[in-house]
Amino acid sequence: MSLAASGDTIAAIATAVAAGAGSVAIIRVSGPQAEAIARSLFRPAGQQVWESHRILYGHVQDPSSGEVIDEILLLLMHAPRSFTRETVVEFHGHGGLVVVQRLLQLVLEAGARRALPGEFSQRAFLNGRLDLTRAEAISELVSARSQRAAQLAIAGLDGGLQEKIDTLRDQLLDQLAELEARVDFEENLPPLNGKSVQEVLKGVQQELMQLVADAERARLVRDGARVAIVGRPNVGKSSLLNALSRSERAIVTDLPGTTRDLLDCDLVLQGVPVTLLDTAGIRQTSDKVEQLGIERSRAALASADAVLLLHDISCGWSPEDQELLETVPEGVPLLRVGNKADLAPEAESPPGVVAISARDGQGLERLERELLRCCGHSCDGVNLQVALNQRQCDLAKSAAAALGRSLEAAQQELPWDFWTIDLRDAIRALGEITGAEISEAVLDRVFSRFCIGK
Ligand SMILES: Nc1nc2c(ncn2[C@@H]2O[C@H](COP(=O)(O)OP(=O)(O)OP(=O)(O)O)[C@@H](O)[C@H]2O)c(=O)[nH]1
Ligand SMILES: [Mg+2]
Repeated sequence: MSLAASGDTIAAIATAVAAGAGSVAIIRVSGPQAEAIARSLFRPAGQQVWESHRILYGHVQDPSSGEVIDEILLLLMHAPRSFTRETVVEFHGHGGLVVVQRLLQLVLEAGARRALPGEFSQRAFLNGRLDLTRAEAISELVSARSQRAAQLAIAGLDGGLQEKIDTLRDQLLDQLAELEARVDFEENLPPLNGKSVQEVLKGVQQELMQLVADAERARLVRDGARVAIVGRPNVGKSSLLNALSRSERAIVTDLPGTTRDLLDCDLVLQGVPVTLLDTAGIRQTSDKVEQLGIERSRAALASADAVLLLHDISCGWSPEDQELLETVPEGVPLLRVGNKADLAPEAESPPGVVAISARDGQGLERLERELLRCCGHSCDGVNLQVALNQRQCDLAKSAAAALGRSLEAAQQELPWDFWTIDLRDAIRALGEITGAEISEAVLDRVFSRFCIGK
């Protein structure tokens, strides 16, 4: 994709596509050929006039055979009053898999090209319709896995983030202008107060660090966590997965070695999207299939964001449980849980162990809370006004670090041009957040993470 290539016409299915699902499907076409393509395929019923921003009713016909493909509503939006600011046509046809694919094929044969992921949004951005942080917020809204993640994305849509970063960047640009003027024309200008420059840089640096800290707190809500339930056979891992997901997703039997493969299940716990992994019970075994399953359990244990180590509290903590505990990699958040508390109501749970019963539900609420806490979730609320995503957060961090270097040059009383080198880096990083200063390649990478049709 290139900045200059918006001369062609792109098309994509903008709605989710699946056989038997979705009663309506929308194909979106954007570019100079959009209207001509629509006119070549669409036959309005009766005496309707082709007009911008008006819904037409009619049929799509294959121009080569005259065959009617679908009965649709068509929406024409002349440039610049559209999402991309180009002429856009939307075909609202029937859902499912077959008809909509055929319709897209006809649109492509009529002269459009398949849109890349995020290409509509990229055009909207390039044509000044949408700023970069808002475009990213829309993409995050679409992929939000919980209500709270959606709220964060909506907060990004109101433009608070764009304004905030723009303001910080403007402050730095003002200082850069002062410094650069002194580098070239020191003698003709009033003396510059180095201390007040440093104050501004420090202030901006602090605000950036606050944004980074907020983003880290919001990350769990946005990205969720993968939690592996591991333990010896028969301790009740699959029963726990079923209890937490309120389903019968996993097979449960009283035979040790029931689960052979990894099983995942998506839930939302207090607004946080969590993927639970049920694993094969870990033990010594000569069964080939079980061994392979156990290898997968160990891999899950090593790669999860958090580990829930389950043991049978009615049997007590065994040397095998201890051995397993020791295989949990350092730094991975770990929650120890004792199951089957219903069988041993008197049993003392060791310190730091949450006692539950997957069978009767006892202790599960506490388990959910402890699990989130162990993943780093704080319930004291996240600053919903502005939460940087990973890309933005990395850039904010590097801007803050560059300001730190600039401040060091200032403290060492180096000449002005030494201050400006890192200051310019900080400004560039902030410009990359807002899109004010961004290379084509980076832009392509940002938009390629969007979904097709967006
Ligand atoms: N009394 C009681 N029995 C439980 C509880 N949780 C699970 N069980 C029983 O323990 C047995 C094993 O449960 P599973 O959930 O299959 O255990 P698992 O850890 O997944 O076992 P593997 O897949 O073989 O590793 C079943 O008979 C369950 O009904 C509990 O909280 N209380
Ligand atoms: Mg199991």
